[in-house]
Amino acid sequence: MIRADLSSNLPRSPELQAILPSPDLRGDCPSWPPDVAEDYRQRGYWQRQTLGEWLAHQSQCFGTSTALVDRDRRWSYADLDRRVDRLATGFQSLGLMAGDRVVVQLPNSLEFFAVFFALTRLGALPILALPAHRQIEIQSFIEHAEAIAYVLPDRTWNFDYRQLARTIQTQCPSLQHVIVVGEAQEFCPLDRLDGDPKPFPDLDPEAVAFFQLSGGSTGVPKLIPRTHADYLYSVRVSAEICRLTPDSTYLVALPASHNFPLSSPGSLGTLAVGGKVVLARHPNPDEAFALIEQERVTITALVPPLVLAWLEAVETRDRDLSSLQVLQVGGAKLTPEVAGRITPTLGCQLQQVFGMGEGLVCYTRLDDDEETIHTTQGRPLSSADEIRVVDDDDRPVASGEVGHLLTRGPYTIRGYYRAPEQNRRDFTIDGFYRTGDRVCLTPSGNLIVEGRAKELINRAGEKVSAEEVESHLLAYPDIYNVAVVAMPDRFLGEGICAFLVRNSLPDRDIQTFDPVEIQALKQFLRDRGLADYKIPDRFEGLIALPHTGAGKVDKKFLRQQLLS
Ligand code: AMP
Ligand code: DBH
Repeated sequence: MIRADLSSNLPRSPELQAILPSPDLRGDCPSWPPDVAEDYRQRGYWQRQTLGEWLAHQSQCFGTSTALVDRDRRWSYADLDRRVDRLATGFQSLGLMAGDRVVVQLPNSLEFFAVFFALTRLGALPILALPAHRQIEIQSFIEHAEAIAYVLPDRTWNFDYRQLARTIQTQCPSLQHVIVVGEAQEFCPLDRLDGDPKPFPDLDPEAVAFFQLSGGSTGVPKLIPRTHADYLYSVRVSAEICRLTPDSTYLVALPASHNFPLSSPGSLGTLAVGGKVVLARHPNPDEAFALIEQERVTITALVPPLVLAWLEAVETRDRDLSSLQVLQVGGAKLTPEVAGRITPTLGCQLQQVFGMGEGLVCYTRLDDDEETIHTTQGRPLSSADEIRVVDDDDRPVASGEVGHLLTRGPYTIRGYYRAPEQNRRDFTIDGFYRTGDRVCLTPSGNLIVEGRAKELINRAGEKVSAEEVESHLLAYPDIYNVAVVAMPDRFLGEGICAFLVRNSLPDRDIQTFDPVEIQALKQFLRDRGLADYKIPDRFEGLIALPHTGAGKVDKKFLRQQLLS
């Protein structure tokens, strides 16, 4: 694996090189081999523009057009660019520098975009956490990346993030700045970060710009290093495939930091063409339908469980959804039956999107035939995306057979950040990423996702590591052994089922957990700081876990039990 020489991750200007970035980033991000990188440059995939320069350019082109709508607040492209400059100056005055890692955990809001662009303009590296993350996740990102700052909201109706920040602060010595959007209490308010912009560092577009997060098949967080150039390439082509124009209005219904609504084509794809981005705090039909009606939304993206909720809600809500032209669905497999209900019920076109934070994004095209759109997950966005479908020994399967999907290309990473061991497992010697997905390739070149080889549960599009949940359950006082598996769920796609072996035999049916016990188990996991979406939906008791001939826990057998 070729490692990025960090000199290529450094800004060009000599006087800034001295302070940028902290030396411990050196060699932590495997990169593309030089000849491959040169080829991507020659073909124009990678352009010499950073995210910050790109935003400034968009502001010059579309200055007074509305860029972002957040409830009753509207920012034009020029407003956004100005705020980003001033905020970047504010971050600088705190001492933040290029190369510094910063965990950003913000809801769908203007501030998310201001912070994201301000940090990348400075060359500081945002780690894009989700609002659902809690202590376990945030702490592990900070520790893994030695992040020095954490940007968070004050509170939502049922959760005080400042309390979380207090706990994190006591646990993470690297953390120097806690920056709060809203009522900051003892922390630094984001509003105070402001100043007349001075020149910012001259950054290399091929340097890492920020980190996406991977579902991760183990408890260890995997940080996905995305460069300015590779990300902007995927955004530009995505906007083209989805035929976005300055008249497009994109509704961010999913969490704004997730790769799908950020880049496929998402908010950035919309900003790439001068369109308008509307932010929903919540993807529920009440809020989303109202925004579609008010702002004349033309395109949005959902995960399959939300599609079901929207389809069911249409009947009972009196909202005008006629502006909606395209509904993108991805993150988890959409069944052909549900796919077939979308156009008749919502009156818009369906586009299936199969993507991953690591890179590769596939789309059904808007002019594909109905069969392709309903039954496949589309084809790669770029002709430079290389796809291999292989057996367990990495040999290509016969055409049309199901196999493991491997991929590499101009916007697919060559390795995670600071994860040499995982990189050896998850990438081939020649740089293909092992997606963990089992797919088949149709004669027309579209992919059908058939399942997953990695032990991840895809719960409503959120990827949950069975191993991580197991490790927390094992810490519960009365639990002797545990196996966590995916269970079919009509609404979630996959739910989480925990099979538990107790230390002591209960004086009643061994298989059942009563509601009090279940509450106690769930609360235990929450108290340990686990995100809510990782908490099992079902608990089953066993006398012992079943084993395969090879002595491994027989999860296939357990999954079958849930079907009978
Ligand atoms: P993440 O780790 O959150 O980036 O999730 C990426 C994974 O989500 C992929 O590797 C797939 O397993 C799954 N995924 C994304 N889109 C789809 C889709 N349209 N159909 C089936 N699985 C999907
Ligand atoms: O699930 C995903 O991660 C995903 C789905 C659709 C993604 O990252 C994307 C499109 O870009």
